[in-house]
Amino acid sequence: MAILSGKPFEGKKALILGVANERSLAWSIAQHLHEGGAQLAFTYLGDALERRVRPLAESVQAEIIAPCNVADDQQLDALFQQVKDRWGHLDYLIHSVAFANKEDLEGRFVNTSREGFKMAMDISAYSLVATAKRAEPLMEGRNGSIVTLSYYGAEKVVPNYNVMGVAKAALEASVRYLAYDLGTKKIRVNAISAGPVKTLAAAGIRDFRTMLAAAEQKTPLHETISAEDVGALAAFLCSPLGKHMTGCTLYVDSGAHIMGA
Ligand code: IMJ
Repeated sequence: MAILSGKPFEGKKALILGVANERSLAWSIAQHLHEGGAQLAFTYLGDALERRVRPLAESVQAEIIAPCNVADDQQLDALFQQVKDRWGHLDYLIHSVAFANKEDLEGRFVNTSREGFKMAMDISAYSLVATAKRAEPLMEGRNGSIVTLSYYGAEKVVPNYNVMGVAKAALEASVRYLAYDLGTKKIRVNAISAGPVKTLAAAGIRDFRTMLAAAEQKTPLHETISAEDVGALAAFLCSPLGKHMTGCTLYVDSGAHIMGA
């Protein structure tokens, strides 16, 4: 962190949703915030992920490690109550959560079921609204920042991304409406649209390696991105350098999104 030197996040509190393992984009964001002096809280979904998340969280002296299924209002209420009891306020909310049924991430989008559509929208888009609402009273007046993760399939057709593309479009629109509502509370809301990275969310995706190779061939920079790049941008967005940026979707994709053919 050359420009963000020193401890820009000293005394700041960050809640991070969506760390699955050490390759997660959310984990890189956590490390950047930790390096800058922030105190961290993490959530996990289920026992399997708890075993992954707990050691990572402990390695950065996390003050809260709590279960949270974002589809469950009661679990969300309990999580934010815990943050309030422990910290009294919050500066940063990192939302790096998405889910669609595996069978909806291959084949034809037209075959998406009502249930599959609802599920993808609920977990991948509405969860930002649900967490922002609960974060708002804790973040009010602190120049805080909410950061979520998106992907280019929100704007243009990426084969197999299907219902996730629709959910990410809803997520990016939600970022704008939330930025408007929360702006009066001095809370900024932005999305990072990241190029493909081999994380758990990409595991088992058909032809993912081909996609990474294509990104290397076709992007202006001829390089795939890393989780580290996402962590750096999130740190920028949380820092005073991003003070007047809100409602944006920012690309970290080696320039992929500017290409026509
Ligand atoms: C996911 C599917 C299809 C194409 C894809 C991806 N490309 C990229 C991803 C090109 C980069 C990864 N991505 C950006 C995602 O948002 C992934 C979300 C996701 C992944 C899974 C896999 C396992 C599962 N459900 C999922 N739900 C969402 O069961």
